[in-house]
Amino acid sequence: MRTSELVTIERFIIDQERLHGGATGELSTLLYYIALAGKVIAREVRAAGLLGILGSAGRQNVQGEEQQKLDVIANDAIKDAVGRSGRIAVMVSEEDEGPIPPPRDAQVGKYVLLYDPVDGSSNIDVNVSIGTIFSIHRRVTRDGPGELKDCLQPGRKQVAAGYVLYGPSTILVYAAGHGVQAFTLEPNIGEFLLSRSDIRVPRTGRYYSINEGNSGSWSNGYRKAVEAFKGAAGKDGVKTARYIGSLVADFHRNLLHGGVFLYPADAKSPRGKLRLLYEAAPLAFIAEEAGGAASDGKDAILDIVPTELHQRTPLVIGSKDDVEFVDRAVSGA
Ligand code: AFP
Repeated sequence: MRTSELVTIERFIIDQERLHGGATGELSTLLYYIALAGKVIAREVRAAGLLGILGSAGRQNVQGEEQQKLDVIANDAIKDAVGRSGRIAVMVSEEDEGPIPPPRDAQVGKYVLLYDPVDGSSNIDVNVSIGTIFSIHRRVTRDGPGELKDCLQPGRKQVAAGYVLYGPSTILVYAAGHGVQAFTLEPNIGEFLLSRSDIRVPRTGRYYSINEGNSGSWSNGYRKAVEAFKGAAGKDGVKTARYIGSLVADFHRNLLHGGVFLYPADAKSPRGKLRLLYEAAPLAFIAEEAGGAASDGKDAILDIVPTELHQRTPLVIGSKDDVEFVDRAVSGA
């Protein structure tokens, strides 16, 4: 392929902006900085297995700097790259309790970024795929650093959402209202190149993904839905179980091949385990944009009005027919 035929994420973003006149370019710059942070995190993830050998958290590297654990490194990479982009009014990270204003000497922008720097951190030590998830809203306050109410907006109001999956290759998937695109990092030239455009999730899929270790405390509805996926109701609709334990990786597989990921409320997590603002809502935005669906077992995730930054929610996400099937089972229909 000729170099001129390669579509880098930067080129794609600029072309999209030209197509949609009236854009100021601010969102494009923000996405660019998120992609940049994704590349920095990907580099750290590749060396993560060496952190224990070369110096774990609490030790110093050769420059005399503190060597940090991956989630701290990833959190700082995003805060630093995006916080100084001039496009941000406020940020929310899974790793920080409160809203994060831009640094004092940085320009304040009109967007709100909510993110999970490392999703699936228990998989880091065993070299299994992990990810970064992000959600972008437009601020609702007028000026100055953003406030809590800028952060507590329903998912339906997102202007863009995406994730970076650090697997055998590093893949950035995002949606900004014009379909879902995937870019794969070409490590030798350091560019994210367009690898799939306009991803559509099949209406029903072959996989179901749930932590069956928690089945003892599921409600009857979830139990019935999972039994049906295993074929209790006959051969039709029988699914195969796949559960990685990194939401991004489980979601990505089901996005491409179809299927449903479930994390219901249970005895350990009575409000569900996953976080609404920077896990469930951004993935729900992508799922809907790709023709899929996402619910909390009853209502669309994107319609939930958040009341807390780190609010949890049950999550059923993936192929539309499969999500609706689970919702019906949960409501007892
Ligand atoms: P960690 O980041 O603590 O590993 O949690 C990952 C996660 O939030 C999500 O990525 C997984 O889908 C889910 O939790 C797995 O949870 P269980 O280990 O309870 O199945």
